[in-house]
Amino acid sequence: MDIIKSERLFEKAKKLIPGGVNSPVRAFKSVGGTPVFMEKGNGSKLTDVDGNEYIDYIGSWGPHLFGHNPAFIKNALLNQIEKGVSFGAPTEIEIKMAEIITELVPSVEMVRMVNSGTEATMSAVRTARGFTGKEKFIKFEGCYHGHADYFLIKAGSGALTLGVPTSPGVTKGNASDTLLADYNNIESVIKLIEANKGEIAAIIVEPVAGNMGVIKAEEEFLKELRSLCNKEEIVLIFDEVMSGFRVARGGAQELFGVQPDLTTFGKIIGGGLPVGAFGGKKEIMEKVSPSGDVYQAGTLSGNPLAMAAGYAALNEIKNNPDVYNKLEEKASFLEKGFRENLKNIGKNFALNRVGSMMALFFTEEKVTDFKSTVKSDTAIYGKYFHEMLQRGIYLAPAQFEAMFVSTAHTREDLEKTIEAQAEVFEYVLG
Ligand code: KE4
Repeated sequence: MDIIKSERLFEKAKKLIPGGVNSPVRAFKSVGGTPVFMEKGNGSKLTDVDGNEYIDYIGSWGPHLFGHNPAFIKNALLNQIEKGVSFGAPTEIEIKMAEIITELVPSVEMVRMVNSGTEATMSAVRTARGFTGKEKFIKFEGCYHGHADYFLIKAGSGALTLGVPTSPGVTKGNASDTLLADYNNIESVIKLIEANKGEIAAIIVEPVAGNMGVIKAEEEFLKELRSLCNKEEIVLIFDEVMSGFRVARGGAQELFGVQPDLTTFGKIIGGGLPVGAFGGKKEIMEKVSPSGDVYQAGTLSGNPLAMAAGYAALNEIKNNPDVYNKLEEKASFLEKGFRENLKNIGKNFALNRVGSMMALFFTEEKVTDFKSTVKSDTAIYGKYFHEMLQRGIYLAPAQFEAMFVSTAHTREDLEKTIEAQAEVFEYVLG
């Protein structure tokens, strides 16, 4: 496959942009080689600048539940562009967004729009601290909540993939209020609560972890987190930036039947444009300025153009609840094909799937937390990734990420992916 233009562009990009990319994971550092520069996306396909076409399982890292450029999002954008893209004043569509989010996610009584998942999680933790008057918070090893300083303490995703468990530039002062627990291990949470009695404002968790590969929280674990937070007056925050509107219409909280106090959103709610949100109990959210004294702001928060795309996506979800059955059928077909392939090469690699989020780990141990996920053989993953790319299958360029199936993936796409994987397994593992 010829990627000469991508190679040239990457050399040029590296002179002007750190690492040649605007987000680390795109640089292919953990799998090696040159990142392919994309020219266009349509449905389940991406086409790179050299004209190579791929079946895309990144979907812009989650936003494209309906594939690239569905007509209903494109038309909503064109319509809004005619009226103007940004006013810095309140608009009706922001109310419509708040209405549809609060309707689809019952635990959310009030919501504030922001511009990224990082802004959402950062603001949610600050709000929890302002509401409780307490300063510490618990996160889980391997979970990634964006790049606010106090999250980059053994974060998952980029930081984990780049093998940098903590980031230079994060001050000791900042890190000192972040407590680390083990995912799916309630004992590790109880220990931290006992050791920091009355000082913990919040616990933030990905109810479906998508940044150390895909790992579903155990239902019991989430239920116990919920009761601990009730008892200790700790704000429970579900980071649903990735799982929100992805694993179910009401997100992971609907799947598990556990309601958090605050939820953070991103990705799908922007329909591919930069949107994040945080919301939850009215009594907590009213603390957010200007109704309350927890300061939070953003020049382009609730931007009408981004709202138009996000609202079109959520409206499509609201009017087509069978979207999730369709996604389940496609993703389970793909999983079945992958398991067949694994059986045929006699490997019992871990394969975790939650709805249309899936991850294959090159370890034969079950993957249930950070310690088990890092046992994956990232060198084999790198070979697997490139061989699949050569065959026109575009997976996450890092072991500790998720792959996403969209409604745009056809049966033919899925069959082609399964066949390609069978060939690659022979070639890489045979
Ligand atoms: P952003 O600031 O990147 O919009 O969102 C941060 C974030 C917060 N919470 C969760 C659960 C997330 O998955 C993310 C971002 N996800 C990564 C994918 N592993 C974004 C990809 C990237 O960093 O380029």
